[in-house]
Amino acid sequence: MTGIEYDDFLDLEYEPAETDLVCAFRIDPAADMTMDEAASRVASESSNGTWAALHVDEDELTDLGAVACEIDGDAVTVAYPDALFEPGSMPQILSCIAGNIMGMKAVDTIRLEDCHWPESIVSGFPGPQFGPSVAHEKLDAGDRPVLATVPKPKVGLSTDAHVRVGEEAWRGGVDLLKDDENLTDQDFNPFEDRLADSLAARDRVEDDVGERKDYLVNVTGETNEMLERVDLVAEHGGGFVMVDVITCGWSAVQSVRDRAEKHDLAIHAHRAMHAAFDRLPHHGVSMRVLAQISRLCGVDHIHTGTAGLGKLENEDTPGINEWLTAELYGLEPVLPVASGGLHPGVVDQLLEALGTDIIVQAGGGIHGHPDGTHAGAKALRQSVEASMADVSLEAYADDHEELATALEKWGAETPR
Ligand code: RUB
Ligand code: MG
Repeated sequence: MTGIEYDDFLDLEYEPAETDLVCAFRIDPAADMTMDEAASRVASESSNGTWAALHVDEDELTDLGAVACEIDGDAVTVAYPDALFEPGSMPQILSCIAGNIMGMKAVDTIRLEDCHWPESIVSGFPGPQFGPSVAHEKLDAGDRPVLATVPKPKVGLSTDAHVRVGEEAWRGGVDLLKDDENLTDQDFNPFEDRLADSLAARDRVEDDVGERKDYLVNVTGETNEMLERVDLVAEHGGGFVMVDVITCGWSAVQSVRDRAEKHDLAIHAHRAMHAAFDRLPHHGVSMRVLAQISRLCGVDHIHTGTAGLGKLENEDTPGINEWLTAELYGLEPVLPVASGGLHPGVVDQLLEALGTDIIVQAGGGIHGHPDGTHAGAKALRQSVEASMADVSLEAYADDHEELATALEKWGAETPR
């Protein structure tokens, strides 16, 4: 017989094996707990332990205990044996490393900050199909950032109005029209009508301007419904789908990834609701980890913030983007999306902070242009041209009137 107790899961001498999933937590122990006790309980509850001491016949047990192996201030490292995890199941992994422990009384707060994923786990996931290659495989963006826009108001526009706004933006110079996160299949703008009419408009614009354009149509919904929508996108000749990955859940994202591959569709991941997990600095799951999960599950693009230049709270956008594009056992990289309060006047700073292998997405920063959507799209494209040529936005605006008007309106302000 062997005993398993809460306190057995701490071993500060343990060196994680190459095959371990190693997680970095930040922990604030409950008032009546030492850090050692709290860390050991976290490792226990997230692997094979529980509150009561257990007595199990060794012959009938695979030892799947995690080890709290490093404590440095409030930073706690826990190593998990890879045999604890079901290959290719993100829900199962998260039920371990971000499950019951998030609510344990033994900790006042706990945040999963980072994961080091071993090859044995990574190889169970497909990763992206396209990633940054969409810029030349599906679009004609070349070396510049891919440009996208989301019509505003985000919901309420009729199908005709939505398509008209999209067409003007494409003609003005953006590559991708994107639905907003809460526009799916409502009476005022039904999914299939919007899909068909937008892609017909896309074809017209492509013929006229000689650049490939595409549409990130929001297929978010109940999983089976969502898969039908993915099929519809393929039937109508679209190249991309958009999914609200957090609200849909990772299991559904995995299903969409599978179906998207059958149709060669790229997946644009919107992260609405991420802040419920990652906004509090001491509790939850960091955006870095949510982005890692997204890459494993196989989205091609994901929103990672604006390096502080937009309207929303940000974590470490450059660090997250670096992870998304770094080597990971041959998995394709993800193309990061900067979005939320962007406009032409901050594009130079944005590219300076994040480089040019990104999608620059602007809604209000295009449709709020004093001369309308077409001029707003031109202004965004001009700001990218200026930044890529290392010319100041002000100088470029001398003979680019749309950019000049945008700079007059917004300057280089960071909206709130
Ligand atoms: C942006 C927008 C997106 C946000 C999401 O509109 O609609 O939903 O970017 O935020 P606008 P994030 O350009 O008018 O601000 O990208 O941080 O997830
Ligand atoms: Mg939005």
